[in-house]
Amino acid sequence: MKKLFLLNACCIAMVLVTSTSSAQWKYEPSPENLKNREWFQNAKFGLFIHWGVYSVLGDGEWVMNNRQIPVRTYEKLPAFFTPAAFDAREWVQMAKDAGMKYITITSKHHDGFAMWDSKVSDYNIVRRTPYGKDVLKMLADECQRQGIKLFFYHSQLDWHHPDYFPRGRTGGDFTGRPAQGDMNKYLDYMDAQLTELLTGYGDVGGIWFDGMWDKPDADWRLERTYKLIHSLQPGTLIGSNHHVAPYDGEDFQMFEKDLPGHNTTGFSGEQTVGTLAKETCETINHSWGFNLKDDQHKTKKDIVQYIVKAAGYDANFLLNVGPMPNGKIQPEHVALLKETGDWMRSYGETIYGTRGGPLTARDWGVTTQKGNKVYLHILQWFDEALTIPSWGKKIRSAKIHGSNTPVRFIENEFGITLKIPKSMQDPVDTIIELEVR
Ligand code: H79
Repeated sequence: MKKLFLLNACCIAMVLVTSTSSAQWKYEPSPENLKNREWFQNAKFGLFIHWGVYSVLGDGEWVMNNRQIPVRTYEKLPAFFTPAAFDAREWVQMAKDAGMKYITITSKHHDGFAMWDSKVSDYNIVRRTPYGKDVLKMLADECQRQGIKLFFYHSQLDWHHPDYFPRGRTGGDFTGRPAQGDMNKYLDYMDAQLTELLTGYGDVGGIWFDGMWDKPDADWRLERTYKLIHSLQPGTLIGSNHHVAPYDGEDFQMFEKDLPGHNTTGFSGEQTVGTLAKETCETINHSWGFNLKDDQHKTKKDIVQYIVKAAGYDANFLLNVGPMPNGKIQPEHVALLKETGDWMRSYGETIYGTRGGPLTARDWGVTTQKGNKVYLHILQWFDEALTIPSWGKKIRSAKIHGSNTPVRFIENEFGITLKIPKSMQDPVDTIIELEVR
């Protein structure tokens, strides 16, 4: 009897220990995850792709919500999606030639449409479009072939699924869904779709979540979903565009249309800059999904300076394109990526594998560092002489990166002053390579 009592007490204690430890779950990233974080921080530049049936309307990925298109009407769209000119090899080659090390593509955006052969819902590219092919699979295979990593953007917000309930700030009554639903069922569905993506598409570099901001107070079951992902692929990096400080279980922190610590968009008011690997994403024009009327393209200088600034802030730069409904990327964007690649081939050494600093960003530009090299990236010129503070290391030499042209400098109690004549200044990025000791 006494023995039985002891055994019972023991069981109860075990249950208590288990439940408390799960309440205080502390995520321990696996060794391969830590390795991938390091890889990610070295990679610095990726291609973001927003592609879905919305591209047919040429008015961005928010068209369903912006034009208040009911689910029943929006469901007519997939029938027009026939990307006959889609060529995975071409996209991956383009990304590589641009100097990009990974691709992040929309598996499912807010419209709820799956761009892969999902078995848990027929609202997908294979079942509902005349094209009928699994573009994510084609892209995953090609990425593997060409040695570039693939991440999936996955929207937690869903304007199509009836169980995404109660509704959030977007995708309201206009969708025509019944005023009831079970959010837990929706999350089961989302977990099932994520399981498909993490089991049928090779190594998944990362899952890039978006949409929690639609229902900030909902129980998103993050712990369960994040544990599921890491149990299927421990190395997969999880990030979420929730616009607040990272939650436990996440592996990188992202900043939408802003450098870490900035808030020009108004999205990042509650963001703090943490210690995880960082990434900033931005559009190549003003749209994520294909937008026929958007001709506000960035210039090569804009893109290069964004990459450089992101690196100076110790963040990656994820540059977006929105392919057209025929499966091609707009020629002006292809051309811009090619020009960016030319720059990366010449100056990438000062970006890839570096970390931000030693100085924080300045009006004139940023600094990156690797080993005993510090690179001053001067993005904006004021004078021919530039004084920067010392950071406790002795400067052995200074030269224009990629040349043998020395840069004259003096180091004294006021800091380090460098003299760069106008003839040596590059309007895109003048890179001064310092060798330090
Ligand atoms: O996928 C791209 C966009 O479709 C998605 N994220 C990028 C990467 C995105 N679009 N907008 N947002 C994320 C944040 C949107 C916030 C707003 Fe709102 C929606 C501002 C106004 C409507 C949140 C919801 C704040 C008010 C309502």
